[in-house]
Amino acid sequence: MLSAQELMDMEARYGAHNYHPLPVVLAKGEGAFMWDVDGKKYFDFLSAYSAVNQGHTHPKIVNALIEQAKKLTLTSRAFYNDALGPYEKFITEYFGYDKFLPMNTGAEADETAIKLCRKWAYNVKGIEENAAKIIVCANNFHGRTTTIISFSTDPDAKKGFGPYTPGFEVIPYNDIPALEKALEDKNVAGFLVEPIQGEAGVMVPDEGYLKKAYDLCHAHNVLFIADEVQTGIARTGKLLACDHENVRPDIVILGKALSGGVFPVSGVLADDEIMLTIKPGEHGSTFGGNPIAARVAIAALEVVRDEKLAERAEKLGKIFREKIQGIDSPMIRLVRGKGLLNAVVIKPVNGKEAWDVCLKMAENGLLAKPTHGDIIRFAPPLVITEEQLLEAISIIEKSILSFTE
Ligand code: IF1
Repeated sequence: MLSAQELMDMEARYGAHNYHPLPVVLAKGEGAFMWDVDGKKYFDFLSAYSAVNQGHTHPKIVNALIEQAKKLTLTSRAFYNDALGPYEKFITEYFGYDKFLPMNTGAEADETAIKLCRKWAYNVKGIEENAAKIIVCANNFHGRTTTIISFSTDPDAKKGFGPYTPGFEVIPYNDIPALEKALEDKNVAGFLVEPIQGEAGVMVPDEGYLKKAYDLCHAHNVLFIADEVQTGIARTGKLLACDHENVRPDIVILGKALSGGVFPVSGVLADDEIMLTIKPGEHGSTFGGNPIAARVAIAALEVVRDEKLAERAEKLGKIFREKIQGIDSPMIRLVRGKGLLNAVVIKPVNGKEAWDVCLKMAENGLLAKPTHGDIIRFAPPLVITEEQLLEAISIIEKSILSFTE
């Protein structure tokens, strides 16, 4: 059995160095917990960036994968199979859209939404070919492909990967006048936005921002495209974060918890006017909508519904923010979030900052990771019980207070 150090050294020697993980080597996951190779137990407060909303190794989802894997794993879309139609029917009825286009990763789903938006611009709205523009927000995160990083404002995500894909305009997030001005351009086809900016540090926009943006887009015949890869699937206390404002996006982008973290599953939802602008042979993917993804996603969405994960996230999120705000420490600058997607902004004290807090919490049995230096995201699986949440909060409190005792 290899030690933690041997496993970390192996990754350093044989793997690309495109990450800087916390020095924790995990071997097992169940519910809200993970265990490292030495058997140490941790609360998981990252949930693989909101992919494990249903809890680690949820038996219903894992069994769906196992059963399908024993029958048929992949047909490609060159042929039909007995899983895709039932999946597409299930998911379109579940979210209330005409059609679904299945992909695998969140970035692929964002790319699909961009292509749909452009096709719709030329074939329906009547914008001149190759002139379509999509408005995006500063500090966005929509994935790592070359087109997506072309409209990133994060130098680390963008620098050295040029030349960049044209056709995008960046405006400030949570800024209605800026959107109003950008929409004056007749070539604008869509507005791509995260209902809450996850990677930027759980930036929650003003109440009403999404609805005003949606109404402005529709007043200008522009598609409102919601990237719910991270905020969707019950994470913020509603099935979709847009539901908090009763906004029905023209295109919904899903990923991550669409499979409960068991398998790469993503896709986009839209009505016929938009979805049918892509014709046979114009878009696709080898694994997109494969039988395993289909059965896993149905099971994952059934868990969200049957275990009332959105209601849990709403209730437990309020408890989390209230308790954390109550911690008496100069390190806690502010707490923000919705449902169980929250972040704490850490004020460095005695030279100790967010990374040190995360190392201390790991030592005390809780895993979380800083984003952008001073912000720690806290996003446990939505199956966490109230009792477990309170125990986790006491670990967070003990860890933070340890720097000012
Ligand atoms: C990494 C960040 C989070 C996303 C939204 C699309 C995607 C993501 C709103 C693309 C993916 C992941 C990527 C992952 C870490 C994580 C992340 F830190 F990178 F930015 F969550 F905030 N839209 N986010 O959050 O989905 O292609 O990855 O399946 O790159 O390490 P993907």
